[in-house]
Amino acid sequence: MQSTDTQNTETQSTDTQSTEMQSTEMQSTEMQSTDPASRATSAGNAERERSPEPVVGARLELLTSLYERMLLAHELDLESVAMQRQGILPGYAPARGQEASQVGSASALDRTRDFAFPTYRELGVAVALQADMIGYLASHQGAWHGGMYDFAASRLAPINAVVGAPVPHAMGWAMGEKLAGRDGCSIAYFGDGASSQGDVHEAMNFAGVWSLPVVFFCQNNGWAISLPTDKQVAGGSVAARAAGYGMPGVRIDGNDVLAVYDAVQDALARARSGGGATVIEAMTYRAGPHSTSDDPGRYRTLAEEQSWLSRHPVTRAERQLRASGVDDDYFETALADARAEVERVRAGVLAIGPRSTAEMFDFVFADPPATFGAQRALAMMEANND
Ligand SMILES: Cc1ncc(C[n+]2csc(CCOP(=O)(O)OP(=O)(O)O)c2C)c(N)n1
Ligand SMILES: [Mg+2]
Repeated sequence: MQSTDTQNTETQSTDTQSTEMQSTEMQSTEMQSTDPASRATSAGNAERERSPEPVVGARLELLTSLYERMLLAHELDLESVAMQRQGILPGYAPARGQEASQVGSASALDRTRDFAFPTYRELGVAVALQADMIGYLASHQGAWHGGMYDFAASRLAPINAVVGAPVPHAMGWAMGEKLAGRDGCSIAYFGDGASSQGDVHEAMNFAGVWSLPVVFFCQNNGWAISLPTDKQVAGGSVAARAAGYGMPGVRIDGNDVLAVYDAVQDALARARSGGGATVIEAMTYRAGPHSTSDDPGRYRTLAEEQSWLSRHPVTRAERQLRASGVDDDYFETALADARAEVERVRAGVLAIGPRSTAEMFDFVFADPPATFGAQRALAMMEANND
């Protein structure tokens, strides 16, 4: 792990793999607080003071590609909010502030064999997995539940708005891989709020008992709608819970894209070699509202939000690239490319037409029962009469 500000949760475990995992962590005094306001201020100040660590060679190439994905995710996220305000998307859950956690984690996956299970706030994951972003936004556009991208090809399960539900899904998929004797790993996305759901406990316990190849990736963004983390997470640490499931837990700086990438790569390597599951708690910040229907001004201060701007993962990666010798021309081209892609996606979203009524029935049963056929026929007749 490269980052200087990851934090050891002091998770205790009895197995050797978890000891090994913990020894790769770096200690930090940052981000101790679970209170978003004080965490934001101290983290923001520390980030301003730190000079970015230059990178070279393959590491620079990696950071460049992660930066381009983060930039696209950032620009597309802003555009998605704009499209909601313009009445093109009925609703959207912004991912601003979480670009490094999302892009870093998904980019570490092997798209030939791994699989990601997202929540409703994972646009950066979809970008990193190269999902069709028009199909991804079709879900937010209200055209189709879960999105119209190719789930199998992109290795990204449908968007899931049930809090905590992607976690047992990822665990079950990992169980399937193990039973089939394959070496794919899954990653479960969930938030700090979701970590208190029963589903998450059951999935982690099951994965611990069966030593399943799954990465439990919690984005601790400080908030579960209007509830701060300390009202959601007793004990203050999601990573620390891993000890109770017999697996390693690490808390990392979720705004440092290389640190996120490294932590997920480590966890995948362990899982692939039979070492089982890992809990990763990526400390980040939900810079925008919970969703486009939310007004965060009712429960947090503008000062808190602004103190996080200096820590923004995209500008942070830009600073690191500049410190590594990357010049203005590169950044201008990268932004122009991202904006051109955003325009392409926007045009595609605008062109999404109504779906056929038949599709509502097409993907429900492999062998539809007779009554189902009658319902389908009735719905089709009514649709044709519209
Ligand atoms: C099972 C369930 N309970 C409640 C909700 C309503 N809800 C939607 S998002 C959310 C907060 C989730 O917070 P967190 O897990 O921290 O994720 P974040 O929104 O911060 O990404 C809640 C309570 C839901 N969608 N599903
Ligand atoms: Mg949250």
